[in-house]
Amino acid sequence: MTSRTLVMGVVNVTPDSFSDGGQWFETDVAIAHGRTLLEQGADIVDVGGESTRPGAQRVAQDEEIDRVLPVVQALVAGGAQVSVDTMRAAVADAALQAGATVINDVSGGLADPDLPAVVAERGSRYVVSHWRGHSDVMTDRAVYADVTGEVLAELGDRVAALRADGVRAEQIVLDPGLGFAKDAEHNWRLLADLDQLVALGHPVLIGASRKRFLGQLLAEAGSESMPAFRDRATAAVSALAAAKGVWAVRVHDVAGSVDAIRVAQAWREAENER
Ligand code: PMM
Repeated sequence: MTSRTLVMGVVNVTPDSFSDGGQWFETDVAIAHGRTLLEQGADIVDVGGESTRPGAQRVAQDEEIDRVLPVVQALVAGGAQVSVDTMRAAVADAALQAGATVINDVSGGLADPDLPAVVAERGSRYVVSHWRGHSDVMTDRAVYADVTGEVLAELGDRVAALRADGVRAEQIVLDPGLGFAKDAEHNWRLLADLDQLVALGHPVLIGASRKRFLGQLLAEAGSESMPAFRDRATAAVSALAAAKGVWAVRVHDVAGSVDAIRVAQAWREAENER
């Protein structure tokens, strides 16, 4: 039996996330939402206090800690595996001390050079995404001659730098960073070339959930395309990514991806029994 792709459910404790419009901003509401995602089958809950949507302003560090920490503490107390979506060493450190087991850094260690040392010292999993700059500049940096080749090379450079900072290879999860300095065409190319990322030998995480490229696809087909209507398309990506052997998908709607991954898993097992 092959190990199943995990589902990471998103809890954005932000007033301005593109994908869920600040619905879970209050601490109690965020905690309740995290519990709901766990009941729906999430393996990990990813708590974030800073929006990364294109054009977003950065939140102050203390504010980010105030948003994230009580939610992490409550979910850990309930026995959950908790990931924290942060680019800051201080937030990562506080979250890991509170029992989080994964740091999800969309900058892959580039935004805060002190973050890798925190992860190295505490031994958590470290999701390293491909990134070319903060939200205010990332659209301008979506320029590639060969998107897959460049993303793989830049992720390889990050892995080497992180290893030099003391992060162990087993801690590292790679993420192509869909939508981060990438337009729709770049995202589709990276998904089509997912085998190449998986072949690097680290677990892979895919974060396609409710992203604009899915909205564009649905709009072109004449379907409802606002973020809340992108969950079925997201589940389709989850099934296809699971078929490629990714470690986890990061999604807002957990139930749909849990089912999609069950389908992919049953399919793979039947293939393996042949
Ligand atoms: N995308 C967003 C936020 N965090 N983390 C990882 N590892 N990969 C992603 O693709 C990713 C992420 C942006 O979406 P959201 O804030 O609406 O969930």
